[in-house]
Amino acid sequence: MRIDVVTIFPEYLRPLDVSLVGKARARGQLDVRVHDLRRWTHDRHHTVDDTPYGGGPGMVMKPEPWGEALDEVLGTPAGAEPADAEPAVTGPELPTIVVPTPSGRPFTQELAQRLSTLPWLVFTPARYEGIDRRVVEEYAARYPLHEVSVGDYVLAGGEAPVLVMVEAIARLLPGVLGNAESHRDDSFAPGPMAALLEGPVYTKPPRWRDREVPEVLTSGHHGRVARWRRDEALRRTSQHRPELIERCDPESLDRHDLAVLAELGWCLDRDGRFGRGSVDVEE
Ligand code: 6GU
Repeated sequence: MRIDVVTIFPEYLRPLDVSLVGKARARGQLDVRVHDLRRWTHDRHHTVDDTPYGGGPGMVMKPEPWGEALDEVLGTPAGAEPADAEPAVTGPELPTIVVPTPSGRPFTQELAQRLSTLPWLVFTPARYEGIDRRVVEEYAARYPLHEVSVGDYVLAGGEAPVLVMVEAIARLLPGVLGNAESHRDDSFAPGPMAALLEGPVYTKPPRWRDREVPEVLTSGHHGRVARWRRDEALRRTSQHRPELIERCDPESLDRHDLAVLAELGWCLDRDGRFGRGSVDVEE
C-alpha cells in the first residue's frame, strides 16, 4: 500500500518512522511519503492560511496550495498534459483521499478494514479551522474521498488523527502482524459475534506483589479459558460501553452469554433488545 500525507508539519509524522509502521515500511509492505504543503506556496512567507469569509475567529487554509499539492501528489499535473502522455493515474492504483476533520464520519475498525484493502491513500491533515470547502468538493468530484473524525473531541490539527488512522490500517495489512489470527480477537473486530471489548491479559510471573493470575488461565483447559475470556469481555463491555450491549444482536449470544449479562443486570425487552434497570417508566 502507498500512503501520502500532505501537511505543514512533516516532522509531526516522524512516529511513522518507528515501530510497526516503520518496520512495515522497511520490509517494503508500506510506502509512506510525507510532503510539506509549503512546497506549493509561492510567496515569501509561504502562506497557507487566510481570514475566513463571513468573519469569525481563526484562520482557514487557502485552496491554492492544497490544489497544487494534491494535483502533483495525485499525479495529475495542474496544466494540460500532452494528448499522447501516459495517463498518470491508472485503474487499480486510483488513490482514495482521506480528509481528517472533527466533522467527518467516525473512524471505526470497519472503516480501517475497508481502507486497508485499497492500494493508495492520500491524507490531508489541516490546521487552523480547516481547509477551504472548495478543495474537498473539487477532489471529491474526481476521487473517492472520505472526511473522517477519530472521536468526539477537538484536536488542534489532523496530524495526530493521521498517525492513529495509519497505525490502525497498517496493522491490518497482510504480513504486517505476526499471523492472520492476530486480528480475530481485536476489540470491535467485526464477525458473527457481537462487537465486544477485549478482556484483561496476564503474563509471568504467576504471583506478583501478592496478586495471582486467575487460576483458569494456568489450568491448560482451552475450553474453560475461552469461556472465561468471553465472560470478561462481556463484563468489560457492560461496564465501559453499555451501548454496545444495547445494540448487539441477541442471536449472536449463547446461553452462557445471556446468563452472564443477566447477572450484570441486563434483560431482553419486548423488541428483543438488551436494556438495564427501569423496565417501563410511566409518565
Ligand atoms: Cl480528524 N481532526 C481534528 N482537528 N480534531 C479531531 C479529529 C480530526 N477527530 C476528532 N477530533
